[in-house]
Amino acid sequence: RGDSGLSEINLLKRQVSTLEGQLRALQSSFSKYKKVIMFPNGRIVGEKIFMTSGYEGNFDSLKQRCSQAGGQLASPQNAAENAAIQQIVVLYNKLVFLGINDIQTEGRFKYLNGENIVYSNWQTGEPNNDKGIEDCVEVYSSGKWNDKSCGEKRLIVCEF
Ligand code: 293
Ligand code: CA
Repeated sequence: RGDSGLSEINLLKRQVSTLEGQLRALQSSFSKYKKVIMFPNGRIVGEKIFMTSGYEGNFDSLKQRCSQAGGQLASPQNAAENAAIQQIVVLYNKLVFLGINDIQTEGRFKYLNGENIVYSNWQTGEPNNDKGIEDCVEVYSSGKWNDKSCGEKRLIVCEF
């Protein structure tokens, strides 16, 4: 090696330091854009983003819209995710449908991918399959869940 090796190292050091500055600027800019894009209809929980467009429709329609957007109907896996969805319910004063149902087997609630749910937050006395026609899950402003007919119209919340 020798002189040419050293100057090559110095060149690389300058390039790394330039990139570090650019990365910091990008991170700061991204942090601001996240706040803008999440206001007021989005919530971030860990890696997951919950977002409503304000659209209301039946379960199939909500499911299709989230999927079309490259996401899926909100499917909370823990209390923090459920709380984020609850905040959107309160903000809009409209109940939402989750990406959870027992259409396949009555009483066995599953995510849209067919897996059994790992978290639930049922209201006392629910799910009751009232009148034998309740296969979908709505979220009350309390954050508690109720099984409800999939044909009812509810607010959309997708997760990405
Ligand atoms: C019944 C009894 C009510 C309950 C309701 C919901 C409907 O009317 O207490 O709130 O069913 O479960 O989804
Ligand atoms: Ca019910």
